Amino acid sequence: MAWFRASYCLGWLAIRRTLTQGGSYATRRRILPLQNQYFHSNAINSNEQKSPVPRAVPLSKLADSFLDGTSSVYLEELQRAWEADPDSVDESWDNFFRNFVGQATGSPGVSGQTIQESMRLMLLVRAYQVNGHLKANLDPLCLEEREIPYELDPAFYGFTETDLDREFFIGVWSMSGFLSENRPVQTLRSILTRLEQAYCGSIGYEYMHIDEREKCNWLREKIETPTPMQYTKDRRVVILDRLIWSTQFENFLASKMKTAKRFGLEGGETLIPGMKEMFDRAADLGVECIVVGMPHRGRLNILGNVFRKPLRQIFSEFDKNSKFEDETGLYTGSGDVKYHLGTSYDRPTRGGKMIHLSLVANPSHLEAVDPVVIGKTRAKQYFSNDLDRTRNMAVLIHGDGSFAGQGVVYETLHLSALPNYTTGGTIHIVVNNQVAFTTDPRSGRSSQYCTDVAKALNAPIFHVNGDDMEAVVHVCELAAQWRQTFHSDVVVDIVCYRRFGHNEIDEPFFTQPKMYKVIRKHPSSLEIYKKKLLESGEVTEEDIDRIHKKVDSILNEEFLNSKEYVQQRRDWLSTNWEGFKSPEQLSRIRNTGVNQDILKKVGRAITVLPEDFEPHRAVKKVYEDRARMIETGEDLDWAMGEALAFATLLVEGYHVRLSGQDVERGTFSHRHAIIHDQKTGNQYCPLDHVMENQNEEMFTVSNSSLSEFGVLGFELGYSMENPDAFVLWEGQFGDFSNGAQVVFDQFLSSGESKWLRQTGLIVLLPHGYDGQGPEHSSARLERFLQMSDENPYEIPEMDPTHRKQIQKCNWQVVNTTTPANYFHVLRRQIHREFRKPLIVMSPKNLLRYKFCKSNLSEFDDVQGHQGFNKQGTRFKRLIKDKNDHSDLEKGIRRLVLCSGKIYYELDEERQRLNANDVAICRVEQLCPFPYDLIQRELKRYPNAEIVWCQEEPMNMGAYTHIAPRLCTAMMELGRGSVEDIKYVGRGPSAATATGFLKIHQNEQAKILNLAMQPEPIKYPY
Ligand SMILES: Cc1ncc(C[n+]2csc(CCOP(=O)(O)OP(=O)(O)O)c2C)c(N)n1
Ligand SMILES: [Mg+2]
Repeated sequence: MAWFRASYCLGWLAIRRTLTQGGSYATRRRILPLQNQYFHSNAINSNEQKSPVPRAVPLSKLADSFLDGTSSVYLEELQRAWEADPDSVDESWDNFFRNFVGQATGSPGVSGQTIQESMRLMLLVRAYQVNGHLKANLDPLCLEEREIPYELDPAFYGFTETDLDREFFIGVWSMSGFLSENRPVQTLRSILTRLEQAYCGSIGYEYMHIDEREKCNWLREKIETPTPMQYTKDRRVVILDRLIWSTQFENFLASKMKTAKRFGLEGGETLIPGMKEMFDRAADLGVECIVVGMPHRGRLNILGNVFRKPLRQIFSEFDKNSKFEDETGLYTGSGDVKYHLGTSYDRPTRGGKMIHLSLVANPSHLEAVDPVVIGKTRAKQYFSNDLDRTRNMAVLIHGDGSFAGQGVVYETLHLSALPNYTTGGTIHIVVNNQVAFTTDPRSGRSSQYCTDVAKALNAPIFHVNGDDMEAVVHVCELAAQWRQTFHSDVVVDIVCYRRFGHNEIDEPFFTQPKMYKVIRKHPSSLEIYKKKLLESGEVTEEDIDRIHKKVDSILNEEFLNSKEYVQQRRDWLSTNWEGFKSPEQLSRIRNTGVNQDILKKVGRAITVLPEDFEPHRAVKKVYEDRARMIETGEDLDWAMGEALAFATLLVEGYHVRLSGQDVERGTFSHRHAIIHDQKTGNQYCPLDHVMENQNEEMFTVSNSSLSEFGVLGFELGYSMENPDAFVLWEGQFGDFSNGAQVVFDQFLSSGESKWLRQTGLIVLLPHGYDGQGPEHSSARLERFLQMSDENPYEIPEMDPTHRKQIQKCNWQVVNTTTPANYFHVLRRQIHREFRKPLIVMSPKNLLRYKFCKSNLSEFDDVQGHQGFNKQGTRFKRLIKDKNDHSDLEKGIRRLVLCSGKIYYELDEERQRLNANDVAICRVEQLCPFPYDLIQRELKRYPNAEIVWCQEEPMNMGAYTHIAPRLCTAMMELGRGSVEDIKYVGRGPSAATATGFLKIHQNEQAKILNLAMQPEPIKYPY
C-alpha cells in the first residue's frame, strides 16, 4: 500500500496549510459564487471545464497532487476489505485492485475511465466527510471568513458543471452512510446535494480523525441519513417553550437587576433547550445522575431552567436585603458570589423519569473545575456500583477562550480513557461566543477551532450554528447517544455570540465594534425559531403568546415570592454528608488504635504473596521483612505503617484510593503496593486481599498521568462525593505540587469556607533536605502554612472536651516522624465526624532510616502500651523528648523545637556530644498549632532557651508560621516574647537548596553544631 502512504503525508500538509492561512473562521472569508454552490474554484484549466466528459488521467499522474491523506485512508480501507474478501467490494473495484496489484484476470470489467470517475467521486465523497465542516454554515453572525478547501470542489476532481446531471457509477458498498443505500448509479448533482445537506448545513461534523471504523460508521450512518432532524409538532412546541424560558429568564433579570453582574447567556440561549434535550435523551438511555461543571456564563439560567433551582431562591440571592435563617451550629463560611455556587436537584425528564443533577461549585479560575467534576463522577460510579458507567455521567461546559487556552482542559481530557480515572465519557459543551472577554479568537488560539484539543482524544466534535435551534438539539441528543454507546468523550461546539459585553456593565464596542454592529441588528435565536415555526404553520401566534404569558407570569410571581424567601444555609450542604459536623458543632474525638488481633490478621494478609508468584528478589525480601515485622511486632517501617493504615480502614469498610505519579511502586521504591511477577509480568496487589472476596476497587492504588493539576483536581472531586472514601494524592516530589497550585489555593484551602463542602483529601508531599538539589528538597511547606487560617495571636479553646480547633481551621499540615504516628494521622482522617484536608510533608530518607521505626504496640489500643495515653491511642500532635523527663526539668538548658527528619540528625548529634541538657521536641502537627502541648513542654523546661530549628532556609519551612504562635504561647505563660525565640537553620535564600552535595553537608553540620552549642544562641536577637 505504498502508494497510499506517500499521499498520506500530503494530507497532513494540506491540514497544516489551512492552519497557517489564518487562525479562525473569524479571519478568513471566501464567498461562493451564488450561481453554483458546488463549484467554487478553477482547480482545472478552462479547457477541461468546457469538455463534456472528464478526460481520463493516468493513475501515475494522480499520485501526488490528487490523492491526499483523506482519500488515501479511504482507499486503504477499501483495499483492506478487498484483500480480506474480494466479493465485499463492487466488481469494478475488484477489477481495479486486480489490475493494480498485477493480477488482472482479463475479465471484461468496467472501462478504465469509469473506474477513474468512480474513484474520483469516492474521493470527493470522502473529502466531504473529512472537510465538509469547513464549508458548513456555523457562524450566526455570518462574519466567518473561511477558505473552502479545494478538496470540496468537484472541479478539482475533473468534473464540470456539465457533469451535474450525468450519471456516475459509484458502486455498491458494504459500508454505512448514503453509499450503503445500494444506488450504484447516481447523478453528480444528487450526490453533491446529499453531501452538502449532510456536511455543510448548520452542523459541521468532525469525526474522520477517529481511527475506529465502527465509530466512524456509526456516526456516518447518523449524519448521512436523508432526514436527520425531523421533529413532531409537539416536540417543537416543547423546544420552543424551553427557548422562551431561556430567553425570558435573561430578559427578566436584565430588566429587574440592571447593574448586577450575572454573565448572561444572551446570544447563546439555545444552550438551554439543547442541554435539556441532551439530559432527557441521556435519561432515556439509562443515565440517572449528571454531574455538571461550568463557568460563569449562563450559570444562573442553567440553575433555574435546567436544574430547576427555585427561581425565588435565585432572585433572592440578588437581593441585598435577603434574609438568612439563623441556623445556629451550621456553617458560617465566607460564602461566594452566586455564579460560583454548587447545588443539586432531582428533575423530571420529558420521558417521565427522574434525573439527579449536581452542579459542582467552582472558582473563577476557568476550567479548574473540570477534573474535580470528573473525579466526583467517578466516585459516584464507585459508590453506586455503576460498573458499566452508564448511570452517572459528567457534563462540562466551556467557553471558547478557556477551552482552547487552559492546559487543565488537556490534562482532564487525558484522564478520560485511563482505567482508574475513566468515567465512561464526558460530554463537553462549548458555548463558543467567538470572543473571550475582549480577545478575538485570532489572538486567543493557534488552532482552527477552539475544540481542536479534543481531537487528540479521538472525540467526535459537532460544531453547530447556535441560531439553528433544532440543529443544536440534534447534536446535543447525538452527543448523549454517542456517550451511552461508546462510553467516551464527545464535544458539542455551539457557535453563537455574546449579545452584550463580557458582563452586563462592560462595553463591547470598545474592542469589537464591527462584530457588535452586526450583533445589534441580529435577531435573537428565539425570534428566528418562532419565525421558522410560524412559517411551517405548525405553531400560531396565539400559541407563542400563550407560552410567553405563562413564563412571564411565573417569573413575576417568583420575583414577588423572592422578597419573602429565607435563605437557608442548609441549602448548601450535600446529602451523603448528613450527620457530619460543621465547624460550629463539636465533634466527638475517637481513638485510632486498632485491636491487636486485627492488626496481626490484616498484617499477615497483606504480607503473604501467592505461592506461584515470582516477585523481584528485592521485593520478595521487602515482603519477607514486612511479614517479620508483623510476627515480631518490632521495627515496623514507614511503608508498613502506611499499609496497615490502609488495611485497617479497609476492614472497617472504607474505600481507600491512592493516586499519583508512580505511587504503585512509590517514587522511592518503598511502597511496592503492586508487585510484578518477573516471569509472567502478572501483577498482584496484596491490599486487594485484606478480606475474602474483597471488591477489587475497594482498594485502589494507581499510577496516574503525568499531571498534577488534573490528577489532584480529580482526587479532590473524588473525595468530596462521599465521606467514607479515604482518598490520597501523592506528589512525586513535594515541589511538583505547585503545578496544581490552583487546586490548593482555590479549592483545598478555601473550598469549605466558600462553598460549605468538606473534603478529607490527603496530600502526600515528599519533603526533606538530603542534598539532592533545589528541585527535590522542598515541598514548600511555608506556602501551605501561610494559607492556614488560624489566628497566630489567639489561643483557641484547647480543652479536649470542648476543642474545635481543627474543625475551625481550613486544613491540617503535618510533618510526622514515625511510622506509627503516620498511621494514626491517616486513620484520624476517617475516625471523626467531620472531614478536613490533610497536607503531609512525607519523608524520603526516613523511609529506610534505621531509627525511623515503630513497634506494633504503638499501633494498637492496649492500655499501658507505648502509644496509649490518658485518652487512648491517638495521633501525637507533638512528640516530647525521647528521654524520660519528668514534669519539671529545671536542668535542661535548651529546648529545641523542630519538625520532620532534622529531628533524627539533632538526636544523633546530641548523643555524639552527650548533650543531655538539651531537650528535643518534635512538632508533628504544624497546623493547627498544638498550643496545649507546646505550653506543656515550655512548663516542663522552665529554664531552657527556646529554639526553633529547621533545615529549610529562613524564608521557607515552618519558621514564620511557628514564631508568632510560639510567641503567643510563651507570652501567655510569661515565658518571654518573640526575642526569646532563637532560630537555627539556613539563612534566607532564593532557591530552596544548594545544588552541591558538599555545601549541603556543610550547611547541615553547621545547623547541628549550632543547635547543640554550649553557648547561648543569641540569634536573631
Ligand atoms: C484561569 C483564568 N484566567 C483568567 C480569567 C479572567 N477571565 C474571566 S472570563 C474570561 C474570558 C473567558 O472567555 P471564554 O472562555 O470564551 O468565555 P466567555 O466569557 O466568552 O463565555 C477571562 C479571561 C479567569 N476567570 N480564569
Ligand atoms: Mg467566549
